Parts: sequence; C-alpha cells; structure tokens
Amino acid sequence: MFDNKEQFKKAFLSKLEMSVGKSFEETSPQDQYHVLGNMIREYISTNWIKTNQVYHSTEAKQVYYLSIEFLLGRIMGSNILNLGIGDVVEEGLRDLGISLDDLESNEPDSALGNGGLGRLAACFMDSLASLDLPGHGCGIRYKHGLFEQKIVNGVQVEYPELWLQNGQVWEVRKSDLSVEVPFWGKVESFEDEQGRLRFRHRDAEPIMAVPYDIPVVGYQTETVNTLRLWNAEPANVPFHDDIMRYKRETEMVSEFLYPDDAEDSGKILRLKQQYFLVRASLNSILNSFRKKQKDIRELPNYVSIHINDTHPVLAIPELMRILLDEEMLPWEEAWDITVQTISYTNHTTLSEALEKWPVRLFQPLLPRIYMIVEEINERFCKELWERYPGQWQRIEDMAIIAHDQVKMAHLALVGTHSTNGVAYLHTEILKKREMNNFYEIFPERFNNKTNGITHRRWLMKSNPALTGLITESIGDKWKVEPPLLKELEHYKDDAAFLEQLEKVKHENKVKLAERIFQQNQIKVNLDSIFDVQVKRLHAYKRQLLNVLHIMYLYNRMKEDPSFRPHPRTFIFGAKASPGYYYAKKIIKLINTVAEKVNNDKTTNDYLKVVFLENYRVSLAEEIFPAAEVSEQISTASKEASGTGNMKFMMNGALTIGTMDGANVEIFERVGKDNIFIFGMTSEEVMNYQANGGYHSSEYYMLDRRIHEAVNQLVNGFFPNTNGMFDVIYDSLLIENDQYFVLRDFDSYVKTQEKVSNAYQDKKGWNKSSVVNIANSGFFSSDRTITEYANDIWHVKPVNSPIIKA
Ligand code: GL2
Repeated sequence: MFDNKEQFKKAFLSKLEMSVGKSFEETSPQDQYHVLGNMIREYISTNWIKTNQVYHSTEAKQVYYLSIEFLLGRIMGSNILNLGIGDVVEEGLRDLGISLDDLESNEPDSALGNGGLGRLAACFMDSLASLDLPGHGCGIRYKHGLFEQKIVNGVQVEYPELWLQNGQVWEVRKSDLSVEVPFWGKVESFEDEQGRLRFRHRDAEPIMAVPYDIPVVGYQTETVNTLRLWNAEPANVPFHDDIMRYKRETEMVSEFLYPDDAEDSGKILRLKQQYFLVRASLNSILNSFRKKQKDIRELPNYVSIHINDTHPVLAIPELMRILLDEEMLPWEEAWDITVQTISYTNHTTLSEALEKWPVRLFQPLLPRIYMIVEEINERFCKELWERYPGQWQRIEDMAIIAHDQVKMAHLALVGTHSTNGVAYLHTEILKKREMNNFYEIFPERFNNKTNGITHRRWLMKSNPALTGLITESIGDKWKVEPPLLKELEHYKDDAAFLEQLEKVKHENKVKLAERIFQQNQIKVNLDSIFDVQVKRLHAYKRQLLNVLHIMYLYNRMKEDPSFRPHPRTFIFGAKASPGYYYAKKIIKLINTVAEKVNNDKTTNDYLKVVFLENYRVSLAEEIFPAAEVSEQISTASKEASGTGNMKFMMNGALTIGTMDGANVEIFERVGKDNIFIFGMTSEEVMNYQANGGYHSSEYYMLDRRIHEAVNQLVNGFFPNTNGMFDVIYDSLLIENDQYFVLRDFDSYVKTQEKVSNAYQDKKGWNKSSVVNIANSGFFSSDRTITEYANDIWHVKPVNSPIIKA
C-alpha cells in the first residue's frame, strides 16, 4: 500500500471510509491521522512479527532497557522516515488536498518522561532498532504523561496531559501476557520436601500488569523492536473488603509520571510504580528465556538487563528472588548471575536526586524484596568490614541500608557489573568524588558512555532543509554513518555553501517566528540572533543567569542610547516541576522581563524575550533548526551530560556554555574558535564547595550591573510584583548563591559580547556553524548504543538478512 502514490491513495480512501463511516469530505484531520497511523502500523506488522520470531528462536543475546521514562514525542513522522515512505505518503496526501505536516500535528506527543533521561531512552530505542540490535524497552504506560503547561499571567499552570484521550494507534494491548504483581502481605518460611528452607509471600494484594506493545521501527532495516509499556489494572481477586479503594489504588500505579512524593502516600506510590515495572518486566523476560530451554545459570549469556538510573534498581532483588525462590539456586550462585546480568547508568551527581526510601514504607510494601535487600546489605557490609576493619564511618557511608533508609544508588553499584556515567567529565566526577568509595572497590565496573541523540529525529526529520543541503554536498551515506558528517568541513570556506547554509537557517527562523507570533503574538526580528535556552527549569541550569544578562542589556541600553548591540531574540522553553516553587518563580520572572522589554519602544528593536509555553519534543523539533546560539550555562559539575547541547550543535547553532557535561566534549571536537566557553570550571566549583570562600554579596556590592539587576527584582521596577521575586533575591544574597550565578556573571557578559561580535562577521559565523554540524556525528546515539552493545551488554546485531530468511 506504500509502493506507489496511486496505491496509497486508494488504500487510504478506502480505509478512511471503512473505519470512520464518513465520506472523505466529511472526515476530520483527526480521522485522517488515525487512519494513516493504522495503515502504517499494519504495514509495520509483518516485519514486527518476523523480528519477534527471530528473537524467539535465535541464540543471540537480548538486551532489555528498563526505564521509568520514555519521552517518545510523536511517533508517526519518525516511522514514516525510518520506513522510507515519506515521498509516497506526502505526495499522495497532497493530491487529496491534505498536508502531511498538518496531519501529523494531530498526534499528541507521547510524553512519558520529564526531560533528558526519558528522551535519551527514546533515542536509544531508535538506535537499537536502526542498528539491528535485539533491544527491548520496558516502561510504564502512564495514563497522563508530563503535564501540559499553560502560562497564565506569566505563571505556570499545570493541566493533565491526555495523550490517550482519542485512542493510541501505535500500541497493541496484549492482555494474554498480563502479569500479577503482589504488594503488602507477609513472608512465611517453610521447609520443602527436600528439607530446604523456602519462603513464600502470603496475603498479598495483587494487581495486574497488562502490556501494551509499541513497535520501534529501525531506519532502512527490517528490524522492528518492541517497547513494552505496562498498564496497572485490578486483578481478578475473589473477594475484597473495599473494592472501590482497591480499584482506585491499583489504577493510580500507572496514572501519573512521577507522583509528588513529599508525603508518605506519594512515596509508596512511586515505590509501587518501580516494583510494578520491574516485576512485570522480569517476569516477561524470564518467560522468554525459559522458552529457550537453557540452564538458568546461562542467563547472563542470553540476557542483559539495563537499568536507566536507579528507578528500576529493584530488578536486582527481584532477579535474586526469582533465582532463589523459583529456581532454588544457592545465594552465591544467584548473586553471581544477577550481577553479571544487570548493568546500571547513573545520570546525576545531585545528591537530592539520589533516591532513598524509608525502611518503614519499603518493608511492609515489598516484604520478600526487603528481606533480600537486607541480606545483600549484610553481606556487603561484611565484605567492607573485612576490607576496612574498624572504619565504621566508611562502612556506614557505603551501606545499602543506613539510618532506616534504603539507598538505591548503593544497591545499583553493588548489584551490577557495570556503572556508567553519561559524559566523560561526569564519569570522572563519579570515580574521583561522588562514588569514589565504590570506585576503590570495583574500579573495573566504572565506565563512560557519553550520551547521544538520534540524528534521524533531530536532523533528518526536524530539519529537512539542512538535511537536503548536507546530502547535496557530501552524499547520503552520513545518514547511516553520522561521523561522515565530518566531510562537511571541506565546505567551511566554500562561499556558495555558506550562503546556502545561511538561507536554510533563515527559512527555519521564519518558521519559528511564525510559531512565536501564533503562540505569543510577538513579532520578532528575523535578523536578530536567535538565542535559545530550552530545557527543564532548574536552579543549577541557571536560566537566572540568562535573565540577569538580559536585564543588564536592557538597563545599559536605557542608560546609554549609544549602546545598541546586535539585535537578539532570547527564546526560552521550560517546564518546572509542579512542586518546585523557586523554578516557578523563575518562569514568572522570565515572563515579567519579557513583558517589560518587549513593550519598550526605545529598545525593543534590539531586544525581545519569548517564553514558549508547553515545551515538549514536538515543539523542540521546531526550535532547534532555527537556533543560532545554544545556551548551555549550568554550574560546572552539575549537568551530567545534557543532550539539548548536541541537538543544537547538529543543527548548526553555536554554544555558549560552561565546561560542564558533554559541553566539554563538544569543545574538544569543534575547537575553541567555534564555541564560547565561560565561567568557573568544575574543579573550581567543587573546591569552593569543599572549602568555602565564596561570598556572593561581594559580587553584588562591587559590580554595579549585578547590583542594579538584583535590586530590580525587589524594588518595584517590575510593576505589580511586590514580594514576588523575594525568593530569587534571597537565593542570591541570603543563601549565598549556591549555583554561582553572580560569580560567573561578568565572564558570561563578556562572552556574550564575543558572541555578538562574532555574529557581525556572518561568513565567519557560518563557518563555525559548519564546523559544529560537521563534528556532531560523534553525538549520534548510534555511537553511544554501539558502545553500550560492545562494552557493557555484549550484544550483536541480528541482521536484516536473517530476518528476511
Ligand atoms: C539527566 C541529567 O540531568 C542530564 O544532564 C543528562 O543529559 C540526562 C541523560 O543522561 O540525564 N539526569 C536526570 O535525572 N535527568 C536528566 O535529564 N532528568
């Protein structure tokens, strides 16, 4: 049905009429989207079945990627691209008077994630399939993904996200593969016929995990992998004292991504979600393995289980439970298999993000799992004692259970054979500082896997004009071998190419400007520099530094009419966690500054501020292609990697950033002339933190620009904001500016001046842009996934020809 345009049109029209029962003229874009989606899914299904058959029969090792988040975004466009049916579909629809872009915009984003970590998981799924690797995603089918953000009077308001409301065309419910997940109850010991001590979980309250499978199509290959998302539903229990409570509590498990965990009830819910994901996934993994009739001791040769951050870390005690209680292996053997099978990625060094669960909640909810964690802890502490006799403090610091809390990261470090960081610098910080104690014991387990992004979505799909230009110049092999983008460097002095590149950027800026006008009714200057900071709102990411710089530019222009920098449009997009008061204030501040400067006729030819509401994957796809400056300004040592930085680079934006996360590796690749680095190094930050010596008030007192902008937060400069920004003012001055915003201010301003100056030489700027694109191939997630496959998982491609056979 996708072989040629005429066939496609015929199939599309007939399916449209059959499935919605309307004549073509009466159908809505929603109807059309659903029909096209269903056609594509049907088209995929032959290869999906074949791939699964091969995976069932092959001896090849399989990898299972467990993640509490998968931030997929829209699925249709990526499938069309990967299947290579874009031309047929686009032309066929055009004949019918339908634009494919418009039709795609009817698809809600699958927003089962918050930010980088969840988007990384989605990029990895795309790379696994595209590289013909047998990789399966395991996650949760949240009824509501990340909230929808509306900005009302400059303030973030959260609405529930409704991606399932109109039905999901990409998923297939497989209720026959449902798994029971038990909570609560108690553990009984008993002696079996052979006189062995055994355990059974009694009086548990089971809930049902029902899988929904989403096909993951590889690029130009017949491999179609599976992302399995588990839905929580009531189990068929014979009797229940309070059936309504049971139903409600059960369904809550897959209701929301990251329920607020300030209260105990929220903590229990999160822990339930984590065990739910792990129990259901491991059950299904082990079922597939058992069908191959191999000895269970062979598990690590056939199966690799990867835990994306600590959220799925209960996979460790759960696999132990299966091996001990179901397979009846002795502890040592079970432990060996578990450690060999599971691997772990750490995504942050922020201590507040390292999960800890109170024993008083953990133990009653998961009694058997808790017993196992206790045993793991005891054995580990014994080893520590033998290694470090008398060093109580060290042992306490490293224990898995301490101070009535279960430390999930410690469990992950002890119970897996591999711990990786997500950028070179981050891994070094883990080894030398944050997890140095563990590195000393298990040095061979630590390794780095610098993050990546799928160039298919973030360049080929979202930036067709640039994709076309690159392909015209260097051919299209780079699409399957992104490091070949390097060949673009030959064009960095080619005037015609640079002109073309500028034209592409300009067209993309026009499109974004239209979007900005449509959403915000702000007219932006197309010759202004599009300077973009899009990412989660967090103090360490320092959106505040960006805002203070904007305030300074504004103040200086007001004061000095001869000071008129190159026009800039500062574009922001960010969601703040609903309970994160400070972050929400920063959003309000950005919008307040926008209101002020955008409406000041004396300066607004030079300065515009735009906050695009509801930042999400599909909006990001419109933003990156139009960006010229990429703001990566986190406090050094705090951003584990960043992945937005890579998307900007790949689309030709120049980075202004600190030496943090993967910025360091971008710097190494493009060279100092093609990136704008400023601010403290991670060493300096960490030394200050260890030894003190930073006094933010000194910067406030001595730097007039800082003094003025910081005062403006609280002195009525912004009308009707009485007391509104006190918390920001206090964070800078009373709390001594934890993220060194004021300390880096001067360096940031100077570097921004360099950015402006560099932009005056448009040819030089475009040249730098080429160097960025040309060196972005390294940051394809295909490279990252190849490294995981070779170094951690030891899985090999199961080639398309095998599937064809
Ligand atoms: C994060 C890091 O903060 C971010 O720097 C990194 O790029 C991603 C992916 O590795 O992981 N850690 C985390 O908890 N979230 C991230 O985005 N949410």
